[in-house]
Amino acid sequence: MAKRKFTVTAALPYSNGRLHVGHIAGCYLPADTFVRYLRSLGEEAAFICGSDDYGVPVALTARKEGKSPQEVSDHYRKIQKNDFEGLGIEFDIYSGTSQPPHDDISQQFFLKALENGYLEKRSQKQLYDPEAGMFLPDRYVEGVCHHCNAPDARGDQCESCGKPIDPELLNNPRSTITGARPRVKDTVHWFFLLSKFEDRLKEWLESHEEWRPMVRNFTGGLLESGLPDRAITRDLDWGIPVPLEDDPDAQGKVLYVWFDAPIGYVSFTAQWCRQNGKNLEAYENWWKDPECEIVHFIGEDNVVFHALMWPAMLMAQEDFQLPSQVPANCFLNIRPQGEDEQKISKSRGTAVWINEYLRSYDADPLRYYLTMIAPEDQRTTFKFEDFIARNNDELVACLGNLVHRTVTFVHKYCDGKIPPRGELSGEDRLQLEGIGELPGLAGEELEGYRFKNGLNRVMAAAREANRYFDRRKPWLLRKDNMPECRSVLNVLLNTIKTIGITAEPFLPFAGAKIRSMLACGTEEFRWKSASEPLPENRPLGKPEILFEKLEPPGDD
Ligand code: B3M
Ligand code: ZN
Repeated sequence: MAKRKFTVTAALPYSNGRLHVGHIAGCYLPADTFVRYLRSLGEEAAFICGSDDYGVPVALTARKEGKSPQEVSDHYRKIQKNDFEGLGIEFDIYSGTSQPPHDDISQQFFLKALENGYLEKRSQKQLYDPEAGMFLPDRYVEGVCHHCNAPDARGDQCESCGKPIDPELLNNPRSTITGARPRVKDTVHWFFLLSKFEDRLKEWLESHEEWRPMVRNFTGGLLESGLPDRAITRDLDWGIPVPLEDDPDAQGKVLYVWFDAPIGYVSFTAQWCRQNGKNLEAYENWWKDPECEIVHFIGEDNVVFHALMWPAMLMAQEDFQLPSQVPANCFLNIRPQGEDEQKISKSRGTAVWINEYLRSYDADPLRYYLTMIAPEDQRTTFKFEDFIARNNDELVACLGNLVHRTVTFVHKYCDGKIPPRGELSGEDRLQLEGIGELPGLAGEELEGYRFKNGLNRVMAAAREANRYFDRRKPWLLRKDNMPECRSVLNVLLNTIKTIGITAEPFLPFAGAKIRSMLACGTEEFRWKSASEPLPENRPLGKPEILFEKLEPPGDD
C-alpha cells in the first residue's frame, strides 16, 4: 500500500505565558501521539506548531511586564519549547508568528483574498477605552451576554452558551483593561466576507460525518443561524501591517491575530522546508496536494476558527486543500484539593504548570493520565490524587511490573538471552493470538482519533499478560520443566514487544526503555513489526525501571 501523507498541526499557544496541563490535554498530547503512531506505521507526517505572537494578549502582557511585545514572545516561546520537549512532544518545527516568512505569507493571503473579491473595506463602530486610549479587542470587553444573560460574558464569545458575541450588544459593558465603560467610536476595517462561503462550508462539513459530534453540532448550529462577515484588521501597533501602502485607511492597521495565526501553520511549514534545504515553495507539498491529509488538533474554544473561518480563508486562496480532520477536545477542569471545580485558566491561577511539573516528575505519567482522562467528548477533571493513584496502580503495578518481572527473570535464569520457544501449550498459543490482535485494535482507535480507547486497549493487554504470567508460574516451571518455562518467557517477551510498540506513541519514554531492554533496532520496533517474533538467543539489554512509585499528597 502506498504511504499516506499527513500535515498535522496543534493550535498555536499565545506566547504570553507558560503552558499548563489544560493546554497539553487539549491538543498537544493527542497530536503528538497521533504523529508518533503515523511514523511508527511508516507514514509520512509533518508536525507543525509554534507560538501565536501577535495580537492584544501579547501586547498587554508586554505593557504589564514593561517589555516590548517581541521580548515577551521570544521569552515565552523558549519556555514553551522546553515544556514541549520535556513532555516528549516533538514537533518538526516550533516557530512563532513573529518569525519570517510569516509576515510575507500572511500578507499574500490577505492580498489574494482581496483580489478574489472576498475582502471589503467597511467603516465600523467599535468600542473604545477612553482611559487606555485604545480600541478594545472584543475579548477585553465584558458584560451581560445578549444571548443567555450570563453575567461575565467576554466580548468575543460567551463561555456559558458558547455563542459568538457582538460586543456592542453586551449589557453593562466594561473594559477589562481599565474597568472603564467603553464608548463607541468609528474606524475603518477590512472585512472577510464569510457569508459568501456558507453554502460551500455547509456542503464540506456535511461530507465529514466522521468528525466528532461536538465539532459537527457546533459548526452546524452556527451555519444554521448564518455566518456574519468578520473584520480581519485591527487598530494596533503589534501585528502584521495591512499590505496596502497606497491606501491611507490602511495606515496603522494590522491583520487581526485570528487572521494571521492559522496562516502560521503554512508559514512554519515553509520555514521548516527551508531549514531542510528545500525552497520555500516546498510547503505546497503539504498544503496543496489532494493526497495529503491536513489534521488540526485544537481545543473546544478554537472550533469556530478552525472549522469555519480558516477553511473559508483557504477557499478564498483557491489552490489550498481543506482540513480533513479537526479533532477538538473539550476543556479540562482542575479541582484543587478541597476546592470546587473550576475551569483551568491562567488568569485564574489554578493551572498546573508544565515546567513546575517536570521539576518533580517524569513525562510519561502525565501523558498517561491526561490520555486516560482525555476530554474527547466532554469536559473532564484533573485531580492530583487521581494522577498519583493511576501512576501507582496502573503504570507501576501493571505495565511496569509486567516488564520488570519478566526481564529480570530472564536475566536471572536464562542468561539474559531471549529463550527459545519450544512446544506451546494451548494457553501459550491463546496468549500469542490475543496479543496479536492488539496492534489492529489499538490502531483502529487511533485512526478514529479515540486516544483514550487506544491506550485502554494497550493497558488491557498488559493486565491480561500479567494474568498469564500468574497462571503459568514461571518461578515453579523453572524447577520442574525448564523448556516449558523458556517457552512461557518467550511468549511473555514477545507480548512485551507488542505492548511496547503500541504503547510508544502514548508513552515514548517507556517505549524507548522497553525497546532497549529487548535490544530491538528501530525498524524492528515499529507498528508493522509488532507481531514479528523476537530472534531467539539474542541478549537482552539491562533491566530498567519504567515508572517510579509516587507519594500521595499529604493532608496539610
Ligand atoms: N492562540 C488561541 C488559543 O490559544 C490561539 C490559537 C491559535 S491557533 C491558529 O486558544
Ligand atoms: Zn451566553
